Amino acid sequence: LVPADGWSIGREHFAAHLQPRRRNSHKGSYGSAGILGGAAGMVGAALLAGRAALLLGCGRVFVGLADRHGPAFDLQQAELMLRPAAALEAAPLTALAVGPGLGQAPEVREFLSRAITGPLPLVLDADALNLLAADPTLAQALATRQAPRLLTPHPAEAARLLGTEVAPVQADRIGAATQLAEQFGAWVALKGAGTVVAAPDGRWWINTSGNPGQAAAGQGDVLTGMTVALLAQGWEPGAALLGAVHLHGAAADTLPGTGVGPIGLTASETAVAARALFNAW
Ligand code: NPW
Ligand code: AMP
Ligand code: MG
Repeated sequence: LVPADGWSIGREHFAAHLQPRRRNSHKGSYGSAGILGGAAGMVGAALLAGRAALLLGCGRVFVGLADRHGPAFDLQQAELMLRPAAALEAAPLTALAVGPGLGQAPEVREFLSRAITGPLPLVLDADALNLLAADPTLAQALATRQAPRLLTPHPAEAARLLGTEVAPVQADRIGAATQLAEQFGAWVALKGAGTVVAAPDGRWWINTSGNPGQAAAGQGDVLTGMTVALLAQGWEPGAALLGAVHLHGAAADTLPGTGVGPIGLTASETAVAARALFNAW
């Protein structure tokens, strides 16, 4: 997929936000991201998103788990602050992502509803999108909220939101992404090889970074964590989504050839590579 000049995502879309850290800054200077997800059996999705948010420099990251019997802390990433989903609302967040491994139980629908009516810049992914597709009241609330909303569907999630099948979405990916952006007044990333990013005003871009090593579990959860990390640090919604999508693919592109991928490239490794590339940008 080779986009015409001006359609591909590049550094110019987010360069204004790539500032060196101020010498006298502190963790509060770099935002506070929340991730709401992690139902039983999918706690890993929320942890992957939380870890990715830390690796992109977020000052503090809180993870609210839908699984009542979920872990109290992340053994591999003790910096993360884990709590029950209901307690996430008390955290001092600057941006919130809802969806990675969230499940679709009735109580999580209420968490999503409150996130949508709340004031925080919001990333919706995975099961948050599935809940939205099944609930016109939630969809209406999202379309009319004031604060920024970013949606990151894969083709099946986009098809559910549009009330169609995967094949027509894939046959007109730009049309599907721009329709969702208009419908929800949202920034949308329709994921998959050649991710399409669409703006609420009808503009769109195609991402040329990334490789089929990313066709693996958890890659989308990492993208969600990266996106909310940039939003939490104060990036404009479009810059955050364009930057995260581009960096996510570009990071994965540094790994094949080093013996890591495309076969067996893990989402965790993409997140670590994204930190390295982000520090070099
Ligand atoms: P098919 O049939 O394979 O060809 P679902 P999910 C399609 C969590 N996770 N192009 C695909 O097509 C997530 O966060 C937890 C075309 C299939 O039909 C969610 O909360 C993990 N088709 C939850 O699991 C790690 C594409 O989508 C359908 C496509 C369910 O999310 C994994 C599958 O999508 C996971 O992230 C493409 N590019 N991409 C954990 N470690 O805890 C996808 N499809 O049914 O929405 O299921 O994406 O696995
Ligand atoms: P998800 O399906 O939510 O786990 O998201 C998968 C992530 O991996 C998205 O960011 C996709 O764009 C990316 N991805 C999956 N397959 C490919 C591919 N063949 N080429 C480039 N990126 C891909
Ligand atoms: Mg996903």
